[in-house]
Amino acid sequence: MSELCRITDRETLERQVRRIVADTPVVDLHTHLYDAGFGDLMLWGPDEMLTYHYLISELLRAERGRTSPAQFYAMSRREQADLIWQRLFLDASPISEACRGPLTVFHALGLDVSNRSLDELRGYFADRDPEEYTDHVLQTAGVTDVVMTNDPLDPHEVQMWEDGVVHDIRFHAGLRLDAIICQWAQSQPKLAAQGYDVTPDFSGRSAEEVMRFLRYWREKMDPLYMAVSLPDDFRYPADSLQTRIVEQAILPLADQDELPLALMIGVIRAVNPPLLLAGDGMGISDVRSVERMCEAWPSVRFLVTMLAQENQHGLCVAARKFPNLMPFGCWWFVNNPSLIERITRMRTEMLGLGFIPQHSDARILDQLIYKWSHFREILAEVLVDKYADLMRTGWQITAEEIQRDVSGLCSGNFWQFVS
Ligand code: FIX
Ligand code: ZN
Repeated sequence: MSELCRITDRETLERQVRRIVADTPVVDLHTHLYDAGFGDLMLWGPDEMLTYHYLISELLRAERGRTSPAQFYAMSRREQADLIWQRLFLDASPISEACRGPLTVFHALGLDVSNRSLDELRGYFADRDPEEYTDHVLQTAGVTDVVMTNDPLDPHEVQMWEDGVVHDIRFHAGLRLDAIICQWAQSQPKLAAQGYDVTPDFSGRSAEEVMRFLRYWREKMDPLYMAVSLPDDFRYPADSLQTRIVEQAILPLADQDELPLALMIGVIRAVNPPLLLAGDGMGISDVRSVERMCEAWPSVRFLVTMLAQENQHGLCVAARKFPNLMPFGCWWFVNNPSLIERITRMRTEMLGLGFIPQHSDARILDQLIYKWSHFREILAEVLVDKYADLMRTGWQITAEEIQRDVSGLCSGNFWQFVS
């Protein structure tokens, strides 16, 4: 190693790590975004950002009954955004992570938030071309590729795929399985109506027919993986309908067709039903079930994220035992700076560089800017400390090695795992 490349002091280390982490392109492996080719499914702009479901639950909490969920949802998008701006940004300082997000976006776009005028901010977005704006956002966020969430039983989306939607190649499909695995009672008649021989109790030819259905959609969407959000009480093995569907159709398909499976575990849907999307909660899940699946299906690749802080350590331990298990992201209720830092530190300590530290879960295009810039700050802090620890042992590090490591975390680990 040449003398010149070596980093020998903390100041240079900090500068180099911050620069590299800020500049390294990322692949966002789980979002709910759609590109402009999907028309009205693509969400962007200030009113969408301000009515993100994370902010809706904060608003309804701040309202304390002044506005009911039903009244809120009956308002126009613009009225909802106005109310959220008033209550969460003007009536109190917007220090929550969900409030900070849009402000980071406005600032990064060069807008002045100091006079607190939402209408002025709206002016910047009026008449923008969605495709040109997509380029701008991806470039500002340093994101090269995103993975969408594509539900083969959503009629609106299905129609677009069937019509041969022409879409942005930077947006990859993720074949979503929640309707099949978690809402079989509603999905079974839909599949039967499409000519698939499936039964309410998942008997007979149901498993092979579900595989046939998913293969059809794999062909159409060319997804990078299949994905499902599972509840906290998901168990494997188990005699539940949910587990039977996973065991008899999903895992064999993942195995035979070499399609990775992303498991997002720990959501309890509709804890407070009138809040709709903002009403989901979480519970502590069972890491042993993940381990048993990894053991029973060694050639299936599992991308796994868990919602409870309490499950993060167990998931790291499981990943140490099973190379076919890739922990990813700080999901939803753990996507907050204090928890991201703790989780990322722990993952580096237990897994070195062998994990995927973050995904955005963005639903609105502009969110890519804040979700990634907030994360990059934390990743840089953690890595500076870890490289500084190495330097204290006499190990010498170079900028090229830091770049190699950060590229792995930001994109390489994902591409390697799914390809
Ligand atoms: O299941 C999921 O993919 C979750 O991420 C969503 O359901 C959730 O609403 C969300 O947006 C979390 O960030
Ligand atoms: Zn999601």
